[in-house]
Amino acid sequence: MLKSEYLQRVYTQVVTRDPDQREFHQAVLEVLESLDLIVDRHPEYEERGIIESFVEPERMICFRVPWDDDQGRVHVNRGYRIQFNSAIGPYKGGLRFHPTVNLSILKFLGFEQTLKNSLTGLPMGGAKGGSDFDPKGRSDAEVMRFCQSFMTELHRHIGQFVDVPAGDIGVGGREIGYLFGQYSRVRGGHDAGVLTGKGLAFGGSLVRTEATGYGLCYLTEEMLRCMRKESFDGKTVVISGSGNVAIFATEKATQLGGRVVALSDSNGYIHDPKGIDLNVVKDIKLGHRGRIKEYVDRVPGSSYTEGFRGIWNIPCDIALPCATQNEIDGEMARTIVQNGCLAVTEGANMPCLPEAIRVFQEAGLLFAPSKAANAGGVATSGLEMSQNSMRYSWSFEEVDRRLKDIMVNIFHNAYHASEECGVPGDLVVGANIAGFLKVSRGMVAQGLI
Ligand code: NDP
Ligand code: 2IT
Repeated sequence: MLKSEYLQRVYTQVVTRDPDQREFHQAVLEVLESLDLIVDRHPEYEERGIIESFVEPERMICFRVPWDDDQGRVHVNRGYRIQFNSAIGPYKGGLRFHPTVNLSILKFLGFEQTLKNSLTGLPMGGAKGGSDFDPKGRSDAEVMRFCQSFMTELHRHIGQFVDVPAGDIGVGGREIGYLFGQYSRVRGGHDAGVLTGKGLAFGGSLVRTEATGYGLCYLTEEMLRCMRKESFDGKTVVISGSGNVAIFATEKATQLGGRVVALSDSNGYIHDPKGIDLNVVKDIKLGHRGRIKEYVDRVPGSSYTEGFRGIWNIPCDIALPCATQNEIDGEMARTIVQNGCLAVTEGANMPCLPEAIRVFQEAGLLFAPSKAANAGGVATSGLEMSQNSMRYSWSFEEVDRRLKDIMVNIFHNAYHASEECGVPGDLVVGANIAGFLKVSRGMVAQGLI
């Protein structure tokens, strides 16, 4: 229950309007709980209906995506783009191709993206899109035909000054390449700024591939240093997932002196107490899109267990959930706490349920929420857009340095905002408030409410 009657009314309306959109309700409620701490100081929020506007996407696009498989059979998927908020820049956010994709998931992701992009300090609004298409088991040619059909509709809704999509679950360099090729073909030009995460040969930025995982570790390192005088050095780390974010979080955590002992996919998890051999994982996942269980055939002393969630029974000092939303519930959180964990940083979007976050915070663990912790991906997308506008590319070191600065700043801005709200160190509140204030000022100043 929210203290503010106004916020409670807004939340009730969100739920009543779309009663089935559970993930969206969850994301909105968390932000409203943070706003509850400051809403008394801002009578204009209610007077001008700012929060009602803030929780409603500016535009939702939904379209048919027909494509032929290799046997010539026609499949029809559903495509979406949720253009959530453009107060501080063009819409920006990833595309997700996964069978679970629906409006609730994309609205929660677009809402979170609005706040995350604000936290980066770069001029980007929030969006998310994707399809219920499942790329798993599909040939390159099938994925290409799907991407071409998807972009044949999407192209009319995007542009470097309008909306700039990128990757997310199921959308990596291969898919962005096919999407970009089709955009160029349909529009008759090479407009590099329309997508990010592009290949280096056609306007991509160095470090974008690594950025989310690296950024996650930079923020974690700063949080450990400032709040506990600690670091990754010598720490045991468990990371869920084994996709883009998990792989490069493993790389950076290892470079910073941590020992990553477990990774997972949606079928199960591997445990390698000596420390994961990342070259083997890259070979399996990036080399031939294999399953994580192949690791145990190649690395003696490692084990594989069926079932994705059991990974959180492995004791660790630092937990980095990097797979998908709502993977850690209250019970798993209690196990993580009992095993002596020091810090939890969210690499995936909203991987911890509200009860899990409460458990971590009440036990005194450091906790960094996704909109702050995984912002390195979209921040580097922003840097890709800058380089595209300049028709120039920075070196790996230059982009990496800027990424690190951005992540360190995000931590300090969120920490500072948590102090201002009277809850020092509560980075959930800090990130929500710091992200929100910039967007709401932009909305008011431009009369966008
Ligand atoms: P990938 O597609 O590269 O990898 C996803 C990983 O998560 C895979 O190991 C996958 O296993 C697992 N996974 C996906 N869905 C489920 C599910 N429903 N249950 C269990 N496991 C699942 O995606 P990314 O690494 O890019 O994304 C991971 C998370 O990070 C997502 O929450 C995404 O929104 C977030 N994120 C990504 C950014 C980016 O730049 N890519 C930026 C910021 C956040 P399997 O192969 O078995 O499906
Ligand atoms: O969730 C995310 O921040 C992303 N998937 C990255 C979005 C982007 O535009 O780079």
